[in-house]
Amino acid sequence: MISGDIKSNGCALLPGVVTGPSTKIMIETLNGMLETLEEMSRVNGLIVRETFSDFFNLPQITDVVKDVLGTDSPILLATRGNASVSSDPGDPPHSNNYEWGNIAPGISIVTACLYLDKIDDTSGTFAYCPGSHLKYYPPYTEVPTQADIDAGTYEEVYAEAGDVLFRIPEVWHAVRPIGNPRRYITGFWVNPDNAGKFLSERVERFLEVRA
Ligand SMILES: O=C(O)CCC(=O)C(=O)O
Repeated sequence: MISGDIKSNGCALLPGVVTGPSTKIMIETLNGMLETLEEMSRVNGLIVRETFSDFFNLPQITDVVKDVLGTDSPILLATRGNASVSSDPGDPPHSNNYEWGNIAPGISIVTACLYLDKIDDTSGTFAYCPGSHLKYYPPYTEVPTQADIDAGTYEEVYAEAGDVLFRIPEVWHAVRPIGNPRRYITGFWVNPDNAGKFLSERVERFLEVRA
């Protein structure tokens, strides 16, 4: 099961989740949404969630999320649409540590990124350092420095439109330079029973608004 790889490596690709015609429709939808917004690179999470609810509810996705987080009731806390449509330098190696410099309780977040374009050397491959997310949890007591992150050994991920990349946010990662359109939507799930201090506050606010 792919969830074992996600837990130990911090990343794994599930190929062919959405088929060609559906990715075309999703691209058109995402493009239409982007045209109505000033900010070209981000789409309001709520709109994405409503528009792409079929994707975020797919059992192929949610079963993996539940297994990785060890809960039957994960919360889809945020969604995002990204569209780099022209050349972009990408992102240097970094980690997304939602405890802001503090050790996290363990794996409590997983993201699923659905690529709507082919991801290859001409269009921003995603690179990550397998296992690096584990350095943000006990028994470690201090999070890695940027120098540690820069010294990591990175593996490239190549993907087709319709593939889904699951990721633990703390894993060290980078985006290589982008040349062609590189569009994707992302869901961000959290285990409400295992969220750290900062995420617990976000979860509480989310549940209040939803109530
Ligand atoms: O665009 C991507 O594939 C990853 C973006 C990224 O680096 C991040 O969300 O921190």
